[in-house]
Amino acid sequence: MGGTTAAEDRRWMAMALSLARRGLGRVAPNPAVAALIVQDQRLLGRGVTAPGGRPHAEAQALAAANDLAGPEAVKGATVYVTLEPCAHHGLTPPCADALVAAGIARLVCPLGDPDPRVAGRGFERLRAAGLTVDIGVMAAEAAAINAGFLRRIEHRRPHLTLKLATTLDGRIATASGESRWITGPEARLRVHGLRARSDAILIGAGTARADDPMLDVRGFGANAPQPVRVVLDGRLTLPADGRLARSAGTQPLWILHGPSATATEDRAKALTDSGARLIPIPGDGREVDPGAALDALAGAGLTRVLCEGGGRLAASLLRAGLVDELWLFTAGKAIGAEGTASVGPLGLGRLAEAPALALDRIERVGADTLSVWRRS
Ligand code: AOF
Ligand code: ZN
Repeated sequence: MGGTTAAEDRRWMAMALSLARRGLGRVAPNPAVAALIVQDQRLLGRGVTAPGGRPHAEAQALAAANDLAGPEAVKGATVYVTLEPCAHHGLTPPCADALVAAGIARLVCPLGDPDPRVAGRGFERLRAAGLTVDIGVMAAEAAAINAGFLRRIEHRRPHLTLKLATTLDGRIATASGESRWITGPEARLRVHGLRARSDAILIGAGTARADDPMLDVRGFGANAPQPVRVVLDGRLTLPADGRLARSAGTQPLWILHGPSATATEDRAKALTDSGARLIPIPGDGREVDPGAALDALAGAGLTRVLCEGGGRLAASLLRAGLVDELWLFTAGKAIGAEGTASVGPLGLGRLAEAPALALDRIERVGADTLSVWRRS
């Protein structure tokens, strides 16, 4: 006690953050949180928010430490938690109270929980009980992991990542519609990892009809979380005999449609019967407003949405300023102007109106590159 250095705090917090990352894609609408109980630089127990969002990380870390070392050993320990411990009685009792009751002496935490039921009360409760509370260690990293949860609480929107896998000249298909595969197997595996950390995959109805995709997570074992598949389908044109609808009984399929959906009652019934959830999005145009669609997804509890095309949907998300993060895979091939553009018409008047993102990083992925861009 007392002798912990800033470097040691960072090392434990880095470990907690990589543990927290494992919860992504499994815990919505809750954040993926991790907690470590550490005594004299020894790890006594660890926990991560359970699939479905509960039990919370701290409760599991305390239980693990009690099992391993017993309640006496936990007294006076430090807890590293990747988000402010909760102070509210939800379906589980407040984590702050559990930490106090266990005799924890110190909390190290990167950032506060903006959920109005918490919002500083967790820290307050711990300080009032005499714990040392150190806030701010690795705050940027923790905010990145919690981006979906934070965006939903603070803006009532999910965090939206747009993925594009294009040729050197920004094309996603040949004139005849061939698109498999533009990027290599390494890039495709990265996309499946990204899917696994997302609550939902979003595509437009045109892409659903053209590609007949499955949008599941492959290559990550049987326990990989399977995201909700969401199709933005203004006029409700998705065929009931496609792969998405046929698999709706085992992996959720949500179809967001507009007020002018022209589907026959038969098709709507066939889609519902397949297990798909039809969600009407209010609006007046022929197309579903992408902002209203994202509002509905946040309202349904989603925090991390990955959009995988096509070009028209990418254009409308970019134009509306809804893209928080762009993952751009580029392959070393050219298709030419007759191919399909990765971003459809934007209808820009002037260059100054061009949607713009800031470069975060560039990586080599097999024979392709990945550049990650963020809202600036
Ligand atoms: C924690 N540790 O591991 C998580 C927390 O619906 P409930 O009762 O589970 O509460 C959900 C809220 O709890 C959520 O909005 C967020 O503020 C917090 N999540 N808190 O102490 C955790 N996942
Ligand atoms: Zn809690």
